[in-house]
Amino acid sequence: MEVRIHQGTITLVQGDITEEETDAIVNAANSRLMGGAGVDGAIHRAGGPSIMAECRKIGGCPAGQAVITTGGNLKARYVIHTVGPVYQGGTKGEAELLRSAYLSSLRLASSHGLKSIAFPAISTGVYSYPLAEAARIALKTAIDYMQEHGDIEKIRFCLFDRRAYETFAEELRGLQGDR
Ligand code: AR6
Repeated sequence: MEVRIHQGTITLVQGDITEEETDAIVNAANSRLMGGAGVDGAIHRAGGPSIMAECRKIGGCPAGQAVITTGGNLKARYVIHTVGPVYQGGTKGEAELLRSAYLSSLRLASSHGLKSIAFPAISTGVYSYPLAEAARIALKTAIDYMQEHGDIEKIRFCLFDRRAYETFAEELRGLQGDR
């Protein structure tokens, strides 16, 4: 599914983010940047050790913020590592932290002159964020960013399974209806 926002596009695809050919792919990391399960494990496996070497030098990243490293052996030139919130019922500022994780990643892409970026569904795996709510925050943040900044031309959401893809598609249709 694809929607146009001014000169740019937001695209939903189902697949493995390590195969994306955008300028940067985003990693759903942890605050120690030490690798882990899920998309984090997949990115380090596919990208090779140069990514972890840079993560070690950087040292860490608080929830809601983002850092950038090489893409190593990936097709993407860069990996933007962001840290989403651990979902604890929704009353611990999780929504704002999730929004901030997306926004920090987009700002970092802009400041490096990047034109395209691919996101996974941050926090919706190990960190247990409810999928529909996380999808709405992700998509709203991306749409708002594209409406306010013309520099990033392509934002892709690479959803690993059918359920995540369908949920993002439903939320995107809902948000388009609001525009
Ligand atoms: N491509 C795209 N999406 C993927 C892939 C992939 N190759 N693999 C998994 N997903 P998670 P979190 C989806 O758990 O919830 C790690 O251990 C997955 O289906 O990767 O932010 C880190 O080190 C889910 O929808 O990230 C942290 O400790 C989404 O990616 C912690 O997990 C996010 O799931 C972060 O947890």
